[in-house]
Amino acid sequence: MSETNLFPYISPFLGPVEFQTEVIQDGHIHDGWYIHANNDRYPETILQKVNTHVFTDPEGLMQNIYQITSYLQKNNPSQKQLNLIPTASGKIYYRALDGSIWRMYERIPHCYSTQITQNLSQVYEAGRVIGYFLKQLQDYPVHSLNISIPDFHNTPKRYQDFLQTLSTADAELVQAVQPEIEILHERSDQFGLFWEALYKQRLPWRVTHNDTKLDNILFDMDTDQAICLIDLDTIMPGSALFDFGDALRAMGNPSAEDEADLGNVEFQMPVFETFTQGYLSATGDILTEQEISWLALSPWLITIEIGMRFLTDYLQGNQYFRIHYPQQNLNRCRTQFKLASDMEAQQSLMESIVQEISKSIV
Ligand code: GN1
Ligand code: MG
Repeated sequence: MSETNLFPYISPFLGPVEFQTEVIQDGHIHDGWYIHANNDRYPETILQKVNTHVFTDPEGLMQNIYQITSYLQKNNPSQKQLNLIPTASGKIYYRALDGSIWRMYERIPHCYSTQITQNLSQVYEAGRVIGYFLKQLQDYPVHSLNISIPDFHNTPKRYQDFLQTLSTADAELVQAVQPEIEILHERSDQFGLFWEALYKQRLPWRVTHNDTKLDNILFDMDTDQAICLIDLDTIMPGSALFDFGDALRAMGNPSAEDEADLGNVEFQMPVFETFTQGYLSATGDILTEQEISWLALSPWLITIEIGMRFLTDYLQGNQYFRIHYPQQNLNRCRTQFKLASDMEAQQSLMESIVQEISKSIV
C-alpha cells in the first residue's frame, strides 16, 4: 500500500497529519507500518491492519488487548509497554468503510526485536520477561478474556485438522511429505497431554500470551534488557507451558525458522538452561508442581504443534502463514521437527535442569 493510500487509516487516530511510512517486515499475520508523523503527542507510532481472516472477532480481540494493557499499566506504571492510541472518537480501533480493522500503538523508543538469539543474556532476559508477564497477571480474571482464536493450543484439534487436510490435499504434495506425516502419526498419542489436563483442572488456566517467539519481545538498545512482550493478539486463557515451550522453540534454534540446511538447526541446551533460570527467577513460587514437572516437555510439544501447523498450511496452499517463496512453510515445518527430535534426545537432561533450578529458586 503506498503512502497516500494510508492516509484514511492514519487520520482517524492522528488527525490530518503529514507522515512517512516504513513497512514492518516481521510477523506472519498482520500488515504493519511504522509511521513518522508531524503530530506533537504521537510522532512515532505503529499502524496495523488486523487480519480478520485469522481473527474473526476483532472487537473481542481489541477488548482483550485494551483490558490487559490497562491492567499492566495500572499495576506497574513505570514499566514500558505497548499502549493503544484511541481514535478521535475515543474508540480503541478504527473500522473503515470497507470493513477493514485498523489500530495504532505508540512506538516504544530505543528498542529492538530479533528473530535469532544473539547471546545468553538476551535469553535470560527473555525468560524473565515471560515469567514476569505470567506473574503480573496471576490475579487477573482469566475467564473474562475473549477467545481470540478458539483451540489455539489445542494440539489434538490441530492434529484432527491436519488429518482432515491430508484427506483433501493434492496427492503428489502428500506423497512428498511422507516422512513428516509419519513423525506426527508416531507421536500423536501424546498430543492431548496439556490440553486435557487443563480441562480436567490438573493444570491451572492462566492469562497467557500464546505466541512468545523471540521476535515478539522488545529489548532495550543500550542495556539489552527485555522491555515487554508485544504482539498481544493471542492473549487468552491458556497454560504457562504454552508460553515457556513456544519461547524455547524459537530461541533454542540458532538459525532461521525456515532454515533450509537442517545441519544448522540444533536445539541449544545452554539456551534452555539460561531461559529456565530467567523464567523461574520471575515466576517465583506461583507455578504448581504439575506445571514445573512438565516444563521440560513443553518445548517439545509446542514445537511439534507448530511444525504440524506449518505442514497443514503447506498442504492447504499456504493460506494462513505469509510466505516469501513456495517451500517456506515446508522448510519451517522441517526445522521444527529437527528441533523436536533434538529435544527428545535430551529430554532427561532437560528435566534435571528444571529440577535443579526450581529447587534453588523456589
Ligand atoms: C505466528 O504473528 P506471529 O508471526 O508473531 C502465529 C504463531 C506461530 C508463529 C510461528 C496468530 O506468529 O502462532 O507460532 O507465527 N500467530 C498466529 O512463527 O497464528
Ligand atoms: Mg509477531
